[in-house]
Amino acid sequence: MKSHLHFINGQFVPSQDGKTFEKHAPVDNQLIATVAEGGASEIDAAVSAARDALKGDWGKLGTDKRVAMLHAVADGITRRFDDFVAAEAADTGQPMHVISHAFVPRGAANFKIFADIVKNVPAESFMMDTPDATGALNYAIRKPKGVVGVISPWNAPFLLMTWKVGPALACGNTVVVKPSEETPATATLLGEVMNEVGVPPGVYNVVHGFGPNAAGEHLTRHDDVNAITFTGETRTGAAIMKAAADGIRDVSFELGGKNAGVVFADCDFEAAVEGIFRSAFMNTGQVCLGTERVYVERPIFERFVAALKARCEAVHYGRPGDAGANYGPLISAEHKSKVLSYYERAMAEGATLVTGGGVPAMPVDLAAGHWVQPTIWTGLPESASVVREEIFGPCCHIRPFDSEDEVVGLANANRYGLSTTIWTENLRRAHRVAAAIEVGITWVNSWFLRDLRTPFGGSKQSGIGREGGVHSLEFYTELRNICIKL
Ligand code: NAD
Ligand code: 6OD
Repeated sequence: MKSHLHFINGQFVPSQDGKTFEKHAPVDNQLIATVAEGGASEIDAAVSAARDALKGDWGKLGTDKRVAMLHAVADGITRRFDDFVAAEAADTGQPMHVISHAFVPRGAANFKIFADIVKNVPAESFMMDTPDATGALNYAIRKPKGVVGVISPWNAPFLLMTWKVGPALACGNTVVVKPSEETPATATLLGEVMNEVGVPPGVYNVVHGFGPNAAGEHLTRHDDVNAITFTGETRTGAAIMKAAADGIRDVSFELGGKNAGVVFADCDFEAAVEGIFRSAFMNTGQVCLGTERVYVERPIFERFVAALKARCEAVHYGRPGDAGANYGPLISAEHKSKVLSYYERAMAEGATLVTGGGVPAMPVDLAAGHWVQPTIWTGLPESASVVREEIFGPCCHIRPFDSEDEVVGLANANRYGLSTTIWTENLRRAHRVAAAIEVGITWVNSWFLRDLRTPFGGSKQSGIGREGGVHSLEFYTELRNICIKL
């Protein structure tokens, strides 16, 4: 059994009061780790180490050496690729191919790409006229914000945590990470890599623990934290925003979604079925960008529903390493009961169940795991809670539509605005509909495909701010203007 300690000032340490909590495997609910449970004193120690590192070796490193060090971190992740995959698989129970193709490689990329961006981004400057005709030079310099609090969720833990830590460090900040209590392993393992490649103590700190009235909230309320970057539920974002208001600290939020998939009759049918299947059911539906509302143009509606049903009924449940396993459990018993409560609610609201709707029969060794069936409904009004609220499970509601205007209206009639996936072979329509849907990112004939140099974030209640490429620099640095009279 593993024991995950905090990583503070370059050292693995238990909580001062010795408190721990248990981590159980999603696949079979077996105890797999004890985790140090941090509170105010661990957050204080981590923030103080992070502050000292800013004033010490890290702060004095210079861009070239910092960039080289972050490349070494990326290489260190790649060197220990199998350890990261195994740790993420144990914590999440998701299929190996999802973790090893999508999630862990992104962890390494998150360090490399932002290091390169920071090295290459030019500074802004303007020559201005002055009354005495000598002129003045105005130029902006970028300074790190300082100590950045990183609070991350459990659904793609390593990808989402490094997506914040990579740019924060590239910009010269130091970080205190509070990973999700459900997925402590990869954040801890990254501490080993930081030490292996010589990142100075205090630059990367991890405090494990819970959110409200616990490590997470202490981090958001800490006076010496300069900025907070958070990925998670919208209502948690609201709580963090209130906490950050006290110190007038900057926030960047990537929050929930209730994303629409739009399938036009002229789509490449097989590709659209596969694309919507992936977007609704990959990672057992636990992807913020996932599709829980599907709108299909009426001429292909029945055929599309039948094809997606067949695809769902062909999934192979299993442990991450099992041969052929391509569908994992939900993260926890708590999340399973939330998802199942929506399955019940859908039926109470009058849905037609196309497939799923419950718990699959599992072999005895997996019976205690958090398994639920991939589920499709039709026939609900847009006012149904299952169509309006984020479930974050392997399920979607499918509704027919008759016109472009109608489907744009349907897609936009939601408080969230994170992503859309549109399936059509009509290029003009693709551009038109993509521009009309109120979301941070729209995919056309694809899903979850993105150049990391592009902006990422949510519209409406799906987030505040944009990260990615140079946009991350807006959050992780402070611009200062210098005006020199010539
Ligand atoms: P969550 O909001 O419950 O928890 C996220 C993190 O916040 C955890 O580390 C948790 O301990 C911490 N936390 C909880 N309450 C806190 C508080 N009051 N103060 C400080 N920290 C607190 O989210 P989750 O259940 O871990 O993740 C699922 C949610 O995340 C979904 O809503 C999903 O859409 C969203 N998400 C969004 C994106 C995006 O890019 N927009 C990406 C992934 C997940
Ligand atoms: O690709 C990303 O950078 C990103 N933040 C993905 C979010 C996935 C949500 O589950």
